[in-house]
Amino acid sequence: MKLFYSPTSPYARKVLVCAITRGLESRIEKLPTNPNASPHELLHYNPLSKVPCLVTDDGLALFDSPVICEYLDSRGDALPLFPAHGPARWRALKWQAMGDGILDASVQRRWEMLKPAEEGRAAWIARQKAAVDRTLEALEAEPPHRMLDIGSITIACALGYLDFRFAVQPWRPEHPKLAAWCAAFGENPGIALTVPTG
Ligand SMILES: N[C@@H](CCC(=O)N[C@@H](CS)C(=O)NCC(=O)O)C(=O)O
Repeated sequence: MKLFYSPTSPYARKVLVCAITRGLESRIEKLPTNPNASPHELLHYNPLSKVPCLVTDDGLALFDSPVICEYLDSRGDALPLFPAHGPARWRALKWQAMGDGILDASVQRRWEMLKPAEEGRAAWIARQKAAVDRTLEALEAEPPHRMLDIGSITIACALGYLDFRFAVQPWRPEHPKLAAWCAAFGENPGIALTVPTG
């Protein structure tokens, strides 16, 4: 398998955590890619020019991260990260949506904050921040469980992205229960080995 990824992409981190957790990492060739430069190799497989993008051994190109993570879950023999049915499945998928939602709002907010200030943009940035703040509040009221599944993995990657890109606005002081969960969950090898740096 080949993975177009960027070392700083939190969505690519989700995929790597799933690959490590399922013992598949050594079967994946990692191709560092800048999606914003729209390189031909990436566009050939993903017309959306986004990472992560996984190319299977059969040559099938898969995106986005929920799809790739579910594909990895169908490979190998490790415990599943996508519970098959029942409340466990819906809880995991809901947490995945919350984590992806924090990421979508935060990644976009970061890009907007890098541009020159403009009327209208401030309100949009504030709206994204409010969405993240409310979701953090909901997670503080009911932190994820300690089990590894796609939901808890995505929340951990989302919190890791806030640490990485928004360190000047620390989330921990106002969310002590979530902070404790994050510290304990961060001991999982897949999470510990993929902390973004640089
Ligand atoms: N929903 C997608 C989001 C992927 C995404 O936005 N990746 C960013 C890198 S963090 C990207 O490729 N951005 C390039 C672009 O949007 O043109 C996923 O879960 O994989």
